[in-house]
Amino acid sequence: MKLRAKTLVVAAVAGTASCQGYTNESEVPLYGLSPPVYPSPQGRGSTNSAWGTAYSKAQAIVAQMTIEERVNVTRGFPGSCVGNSGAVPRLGIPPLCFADAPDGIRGSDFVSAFPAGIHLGATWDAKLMYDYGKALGREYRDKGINVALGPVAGPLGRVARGGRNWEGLTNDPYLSGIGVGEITRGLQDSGTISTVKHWLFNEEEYRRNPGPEGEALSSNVDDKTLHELYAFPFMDSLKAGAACVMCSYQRINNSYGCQNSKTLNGVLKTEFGFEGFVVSDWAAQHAGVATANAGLDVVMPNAGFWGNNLTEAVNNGSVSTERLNDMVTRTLAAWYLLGQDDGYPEVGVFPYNVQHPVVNVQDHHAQVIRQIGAAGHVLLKNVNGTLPLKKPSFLSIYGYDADVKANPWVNPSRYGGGYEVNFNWTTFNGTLITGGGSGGSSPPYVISPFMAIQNRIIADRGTVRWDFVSQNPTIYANAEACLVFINAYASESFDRWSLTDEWSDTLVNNVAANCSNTIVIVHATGIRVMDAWIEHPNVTAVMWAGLPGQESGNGLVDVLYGDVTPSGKLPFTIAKREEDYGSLLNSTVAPPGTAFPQSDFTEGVFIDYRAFDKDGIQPRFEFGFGLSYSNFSYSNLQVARVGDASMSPYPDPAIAIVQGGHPQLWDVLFNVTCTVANTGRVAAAEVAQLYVGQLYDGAPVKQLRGFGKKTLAVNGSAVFAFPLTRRDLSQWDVVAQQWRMDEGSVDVFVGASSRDLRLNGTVQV
Ligand SMILES: *[C@@H]1O[C@H](CO)[C@@H](O)[C@H](O)[C@H]1NC(C)=O
Ligand SMILES: *[C@@H]1O[C@H](CO)[C@@H](O)[C@H](O)[C@H]1NC(C)=O
Ligand SMILES: *[C@@H]1O[C@H](CO)[C@@H](O)[C@H](O)[C@H]1NC(C)=O
Ligand SMILES: *[C@@H]1O[C@H](CO)[C@@H](O)[C@H](O)[C@H]1NC(C)=O
Ligand SMILES: *[C@@H]1O[C@H](CO)[C@@H](O)[C@H](O)[C@H]1NC(C)=O
Ligand SMILES: *[C@@H]1O[C@H](CO)[C@@H](O)[C@H](O)[C@H]1NC(C)=O
Ligand SMILES: *[C@@H]1O[C@H](CO)[C@@H](O)[C@H](O)[C@H]1NC(C)=O
Ligand SMILES: *[C@@H]1O[C@H](CO)[C@@H](O)[C@H](O)[C@H]1NC(C)=O
Ligand SMILES: *[C@@H]1O[C@H](CO)[C@@H](O)[C@H](O)[C@H]1NC(C)=O
Ligand SMILES: *[C@@H]1O[C@H](CO)[C@@H](O)[C@H](O)[C@H]1NC(C)=O
Ligand SMILES: *[C@@H]1O[C@H](CO)[C@@H](O)[C@H](O)[C@H]1NC(C)=O
Ligand SMILES: CC(=O)N[C@H]1CO[C@H](CO)[C@@H](O)[C@@H]1O
Repeated sequence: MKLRAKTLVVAAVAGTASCQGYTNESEVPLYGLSPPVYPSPQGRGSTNSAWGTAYSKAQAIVAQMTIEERVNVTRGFPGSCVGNSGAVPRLGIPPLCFADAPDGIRGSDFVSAFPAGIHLGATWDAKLMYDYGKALGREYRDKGINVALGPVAGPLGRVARGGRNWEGLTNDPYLSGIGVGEITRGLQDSGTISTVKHWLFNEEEYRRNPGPEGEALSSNVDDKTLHELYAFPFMDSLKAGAACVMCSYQRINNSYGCQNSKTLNGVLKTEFGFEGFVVSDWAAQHAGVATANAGLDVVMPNAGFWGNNLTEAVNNGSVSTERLNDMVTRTLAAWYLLGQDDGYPEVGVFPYNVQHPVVNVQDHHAQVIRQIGAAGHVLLKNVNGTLPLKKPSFLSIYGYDADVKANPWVNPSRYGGGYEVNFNWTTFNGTLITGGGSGGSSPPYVISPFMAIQNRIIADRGTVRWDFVSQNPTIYANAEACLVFINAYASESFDRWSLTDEWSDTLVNNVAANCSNTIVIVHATGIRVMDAWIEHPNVTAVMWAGLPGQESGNGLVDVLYGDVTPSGKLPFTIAKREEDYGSLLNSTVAPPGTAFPQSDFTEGVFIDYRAFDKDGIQPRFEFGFGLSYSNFSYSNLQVARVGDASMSPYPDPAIAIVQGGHPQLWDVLFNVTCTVANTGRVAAAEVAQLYVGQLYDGAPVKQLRGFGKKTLAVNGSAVFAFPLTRRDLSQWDVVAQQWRMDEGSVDVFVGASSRDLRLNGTVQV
């Protein structure tokens, strides 16, 4: 694109080609313009009776509010929470408390540190995803927090080295959708408002915000990719009832995420029927009138460009009264929907450096954290049954990641005692349980791998030797196994510079050179390339241990010792070489001084396994891969047409949109079933996965569209069912601006990973 950047920004504001100097339509760049969608749709509460009741209450109270009171609700104020909306004391409306993070309440004491999103994604367990949301939501509620700032459906993980990929569950939109849908349901069943974020295309940290060099990066994405990949999981969260959506920092087709009328007014509030409110990411608002009219409802953490300016803009007609009323109605409807107007707990969030009342919300959540922790471990290599450990009496433990260490870089003033620890290998600063930045949790304690292993050794009256520092540690001839702990850190605010690190790779190789039973455990914020040692004959077992939260060591030991059979599966692809991720390895960077950096998503929907399949690249460990201590056989694939749901190409236009999109998109059309049997020697859970074949010319050769997880006794078997909805079998028709299901047959494959497909069949549309 050889356009002067200035032109693009004008284009983004003006919205049409002719307004910003293009006289010849075919010279308009493929990317770079965002179509105007105005006016902002007014929420109506028509999705269901719960929303209807909430809207009636909200409309009634908004009608009694002065313009200043209404404006007050749309903005942030300083307060004890990360975000505090304005109150209306006259009418008994309190400030709403907004708080991070998606994996635990950040910056508070007596709260739990749950596994991070990527770890939960690796469980492939919808029930655990719900349990996670339910327990986490309960902590938010019990702390009196109205709005939980999670779950994360974006970044989806376009860029392998993206700094925040670990906050979300996976880079597959279907798995992500199931996950954020279940978490949303869990959070809101506990009474807290769920905020699915970041809407939309916040796929890298590099220049996500404007700064001295110029504007923020623009993610330029075509309409088909928007629907089939990035917006797809958000639909599930909306369908589950999400009452809040957070708009993103970076620009979209050159228009800032929180003032992009196409994504907010168009896709979110019209097509997906969103009834709740849009909150800005912190300081992501870059205009006043433009954000109001594009569909932003609440600005955080302060007045931003609103406050008195919004009052003035309403008085002078730049923003309509209807728009202002809609902002407040949506926000208060969310509050009423969750029943927060009636007996919601007092805010129990306090500054860490002031003596304060104890509000302990941990409950029994350590149990579910440990369970998810174990379930999210992915066994990648296990030669000759190295694992499970068989009551070893002598273990050696190596590596900086094995234990907790104090870190001078923890900055409590910023994170209130959060786990903002730089864990990179140069610092030997301890075991990794979450990532950095606002998505990190604040553990009440951390069970390190070393602590948990030592407890087992103590119980078995064994011996343990350790060295957490040396790169070439002493090996003990009597040790039955050498456990090497390494990690891969990432944080909000920067992208990873590598998916490997030489220091850790050398450590593993040094141990393996002298220890014939070397077991490698990798705590990682996502992808960790392992080819420097994965085929070493003395590396007998390898575990991707994710980001397991406060019960880290316990969950790991449950799996290492075989109390729990590993059942996690990779929620992304691990390549043999970093270069195999191609142009999606690094974030897009622009030469220094670029005022308007651009990132064109020219790969379309081809990220991760979709790209590896297309380019014929053999990964080291494919998407969906994970070993068990048992074996499974797959049989008897059956396809059944379900009910009498319409098979017309498009959903019926006469049926009204509700939150989550056209209701017929969720109609189950087919039920694919198969039988999975445990043919091994231990009880074990299996994740069976369904992929659909190519849905249209040029579509990915396979895409995940179903999965299930069941625990099977030895010799036991179970029927797995994969309901296929209209959306699962449709593509986005950019001309009709609708999901279209083409007539014909679609292949379906069921197996144990994206490249271990055991059964196939077809569905006839
Ligand atoms: C518009 O631009 C295209 C591509 O540069 C060119 O082929 C075409 O002749 C132009 N049309 C007019 C009417 O100038
Ligand atoms: C961005 O531009 C592409 C290419 O013109 C277009 O298909 C897409 O709809 C635009 N999206 C947004 C959100 O503006
Ligand atoms: C606006 O909100 C602030 C902070 O909650 C509150 O102190 C103030 O009284 C509110 N103003 C109005 C007009 O209600
Ligand atoms: C209002 O607008 C002015 C000028 O654009 C800006 O400096 C100010 O920060 C805005 N916000 C408030 C709360 O007045
Ligand atoms: C109306 O007020 C807003 C906020 O101060 C201001 O940005 C805008 O320019 C004003 N419009 C007119 C037409 O005066
Ligand atoms: C695995 O076991 C088989 C049979 O006992 C043996 O031949 C082979 O060498 C073993 N492999 C390794 C890597 O220990
Ligand atoms: C480790 O952290 C330090 C300090 O932030 C940084 O300079 C260094 O590049 C990091 N190295 C790796 C490999 O992460
Ligand atoms: C494996 O470990 C043994 C020590 O137990 C060592 O003698 C051997 O050289 C190692 N193998 C390799 C390939 O490093
Ligand atoms: C990724 O970025 C690094 C610098 O951080 C550069 O050395 C490397 O060539 C880039 N790789 C690709 C595939 O773009
Ligand atoms: C799919 O089949 C399973 C197993 O027979 C059954 O339990 C389930 O109810 C079916 N689902 C639908 C939507 O028909
Ligand atoms: C489907 O499975 C059959 C065996 O049941 C096999 O022969 C065939 O090649 C498979 N088809 C595809 C497309 O994988
Ligand atoms: C306790 C500990 O190991 N602290 C280290 C953390 O990392 C910094 C930076 O490398 C070191 O200076 C500390 O010694």
